[in-house]
Amino acid sequence: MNIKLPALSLLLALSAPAFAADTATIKVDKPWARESPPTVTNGAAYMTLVNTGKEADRLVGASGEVSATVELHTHLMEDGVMKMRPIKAIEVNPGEPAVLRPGGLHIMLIGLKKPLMAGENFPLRLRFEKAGEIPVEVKVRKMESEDSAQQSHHPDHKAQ
Ligand SMILES: [Cu+2]
Repeated sequence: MNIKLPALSLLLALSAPAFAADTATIKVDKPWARESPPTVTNGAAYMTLVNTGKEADRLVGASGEVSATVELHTHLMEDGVMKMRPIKAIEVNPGEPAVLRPGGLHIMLIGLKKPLMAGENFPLRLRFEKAGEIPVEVKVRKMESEDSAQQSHHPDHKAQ
């Protein structure tokens, strides 16, 4: 059976890397979370998602070991009260960075396995519809330093 040789070379071709890392079109800027008091079991992660490609993309999920559950959330006004709601996706369009911040879109960490301590990092995996999975290191910041941290010029680590 001389079909064996072509079949083998096809198999080798398929096992080659299916995608290259340099095609990544989503840049994750300054992922951070607020430190959590020991009595609080939920937290949230914030960051800016920048689409450097030409096509629209969406953040469709996130996961990590930091908490029992990780959800995408937004804040909505309901009967005059601000409430958090889980959402299925966060749109990330070219030229329109998606800003996740307190009081708005965020990645909800439900059931923290341990308190978030300022100065520590924890990993999260972001799942995009087109860009695929992107790992990030989330930096935990002090409660009161939110404003000054955003204005200061200290070098933040880059998420790759
Ligand atoms: Cu939330």
